[in-house]
Amino acid sequence: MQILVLGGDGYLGWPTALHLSALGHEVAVNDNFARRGYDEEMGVESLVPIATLDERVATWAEISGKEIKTYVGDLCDAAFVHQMVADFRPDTIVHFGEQRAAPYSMISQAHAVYTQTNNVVGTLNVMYAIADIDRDIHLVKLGTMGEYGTPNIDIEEGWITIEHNGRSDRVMYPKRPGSFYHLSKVHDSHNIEFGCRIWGLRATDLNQGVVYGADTEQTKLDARLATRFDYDGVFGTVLNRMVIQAVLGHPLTVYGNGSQTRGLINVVDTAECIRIASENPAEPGEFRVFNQFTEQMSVRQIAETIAAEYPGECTIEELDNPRVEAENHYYNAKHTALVDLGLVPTLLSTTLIDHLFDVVERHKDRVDLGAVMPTVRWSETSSELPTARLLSTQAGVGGGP
Ligand code: NAD
Ligand code: USQ
Repeated sequence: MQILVLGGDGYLGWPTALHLSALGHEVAVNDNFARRGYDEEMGVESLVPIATLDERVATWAEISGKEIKTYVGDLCDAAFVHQMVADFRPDTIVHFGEQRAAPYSMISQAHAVYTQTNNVVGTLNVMYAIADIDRDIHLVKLGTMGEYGTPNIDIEEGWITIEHNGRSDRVMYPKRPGSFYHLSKVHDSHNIEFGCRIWGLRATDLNQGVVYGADTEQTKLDARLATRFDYDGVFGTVLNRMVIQAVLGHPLTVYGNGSQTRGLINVVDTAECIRIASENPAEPGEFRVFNQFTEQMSVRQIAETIAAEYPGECTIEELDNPRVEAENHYYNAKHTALVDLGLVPTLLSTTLIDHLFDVVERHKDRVDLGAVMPTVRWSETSSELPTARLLSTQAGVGGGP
């Protein structure tokens, strides 16, 4: 298949592009390097050093003999998106290319506006390009489990049948997201479902849980193929952060009492889920939703698992929760559709955690301890990032390079 990966320079987009290319698909990647710009804006870097996109692609060609074409540009530029889709003529577009950190979207009004504009406009441009150029192109879109929030009923895969006053209908599952970032994904889902109805687009919305992990089979082949690994209080996600905190001797930062529960998935399975969704496309006009995670754990369980596995001393600290989120809640989310299509889950294991400790150990000198604690508070309309960081950077909101 011809597969175009949007956001292909990111944590998940890059290993997914490699996985699809290794399996023999013709792959192209798009990115505008906004993520590298946020690093400059925040004054932090990926724990694992990352090569430029050009170096990555050249290394892959050297190692595998396979070409990955690159399209550098902004998805918010409609003319660019049209030209890219017309030029590459993909069978599938995998869309990772959004601002993805909930805390980043909650820093200030400007960050919320940037996040929603970037994500919603970019996705609309992709939808219009597909509708104009070839409606048979399958859109595989990264959504998030956080679209649902934590309702007091079971979470279905995207759709639910409800009965009301003696009548019944199948409707999109009600959403109660927990940040302006998560809300941007809800807006995307509604726009894409509408595109399926009016233009007959075929789309798969992958409501993914929190991803952890540092490598895939391909990224391990050469240091220049490594993907990024974030630990800071804005972009670092919970399990990756806690592994780093353990190695640094920093208390594991549980927000609130840690009862809040999330779906988790390893980066290896992310890439495999994308393959499965791409090779088994939605029908024309179908808006299909899969919940993409393999196990659910509370934040406290994650912390306790890592603390128990770490060979040295490791403490857990309950911080005042910087977010406004339910801590004690019911959580039971379905996630069978991808398994039914062949996903064999990679569950969190001792081997996986030990491997992460090794990765962190190799790069721990690159960690800026001042970036570890959370600084963005949901209840405020504006949060201060550490002053040194703001002064040390010229980049603005959405910090393009
Ligand atoms: P990431 O920030 O590392 O990668 C996203 C990439 O998209 C970056 O390289 C960025 O430069 C690019 N991008 C952003 N805006 C763009 C634009 N306007 N034009 C072109 N490129 C643009 O994030 P990630 O962790 O790889 O996440 C990828 C996707 O998966 C996101 O949509 C995210 O919401 C979703 N997701 C991530 C996780 C997770 O835990 N990392 C969990 C669930 C869902
Ligand atoms: N948390 C802690 N301690 C930390 C970091 C986080 O207790 O040091 C808690 C948070 O309060 C939250 C949970 O862990 O309850 C998850 O936080 P996170 O930062 O790991 O994940 P989140 O903000 O939800 O966002 C990440 C990705 C996002 C993706 C989402 C999937 O950045 O792109 O959409 O995971 S989900 O959580 O299913 O919505």
